Amino acid sequence: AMLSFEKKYRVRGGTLVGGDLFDFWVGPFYVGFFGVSAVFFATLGTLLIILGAALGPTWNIWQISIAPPDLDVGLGVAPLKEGGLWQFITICAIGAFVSWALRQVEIARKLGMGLHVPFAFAFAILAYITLVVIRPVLMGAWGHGFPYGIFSHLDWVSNVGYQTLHFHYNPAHMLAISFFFTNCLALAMHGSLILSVTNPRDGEAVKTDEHENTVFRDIVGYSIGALGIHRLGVFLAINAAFWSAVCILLTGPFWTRGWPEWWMWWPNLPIW
Ligand code: BCL
Ligand code: UQ1
Repeated sequence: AMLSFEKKYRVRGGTLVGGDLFDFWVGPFYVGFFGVSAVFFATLGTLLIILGAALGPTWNIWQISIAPPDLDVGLGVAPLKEGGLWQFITICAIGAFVSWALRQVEIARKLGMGLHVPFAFAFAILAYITLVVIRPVLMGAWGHGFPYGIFSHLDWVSNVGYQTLHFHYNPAHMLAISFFFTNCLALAMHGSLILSVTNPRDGEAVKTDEHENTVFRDIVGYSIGALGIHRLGVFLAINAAFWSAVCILLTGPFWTRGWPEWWMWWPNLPIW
């Protein structure tokens, strides 16, 4: 069933392509051209993963893995069983993620809202594309992409990490992690604050924005405000994804030695 307000917002227009062609809903879902393309790419990609699993040596969910082509294929096209599936699946994944972002744009336009949701999501897509396209292209081989498998991608992360001796010394990785952790702190504070003001003692009214400001002024001497905490949240989240993309983009294309060595600029400062 449709919620009372939903009907009111089922307005025409706002589409980026196709005019009215796909401007309708299926149940609660807006369709649109990019809904169709997202479902197309996601379905095809998933079927190709299942095909890869069927060709492979195992149905063990943890061990299924679809590897990129060998390094000597370079930036060429590989036969299906030798990395071609990975290439095809990568295209489907990017097609699905970008379709999803553009569908978010169409829905935001339809509702006359800001484009903050697709803007933020774009950074997650950017991180993915950095891993499987931009960095492999800069390094000259699709084989530098990560394999699509649960344990196999963890092995890839570990191997790539240890190739630079100690990935924790990667300054952009440090920043990315700090943003992820701070984001977690901010959401823990915000989530707990909202739950605390909406769950007063029995018989008491729900608390107000003044309570929200006061509790944090009493605790830490500062309140960022109801709008501010959401600005902080998107800022932290976007930066987490952005610096993740930067940390892996640097590793290989722009820094090939151990990451601890990068810090030699510090003892080498002429001021000591
Ligand atoms: Mg490290 C990367 C944290 C130790 C080597 N590491 C990362 C970053 C993150 C991180 C900053 C991964 C997040 C990311 O890219 O998001 N590392 C981290 C932490 C520690 C750590 C916290 C820790 O020790 C406490 N790392 C180490 C050790 C090294 C190491 C020291 C190994 C020995 N680390 C590496 C390497 C890499 C990282 C190598 C990376 O490549 C990776 C990185 O930065 O990658 C960019 C970005 C988000 C995405 C890529 C997701 C994109 C999602 C897409 C767009 C949408 C998916 C939709 C989905 C399929 C659909 C779901 C449908 C459902 C129904 C909902
Ligand atoms: C905050 O100050 C605030 O404004 C009242 C919120 O809005 C509802 C919050 O959720 C949080 C977590 C804070 C406190 C945040 C900082 C950075 C002091």
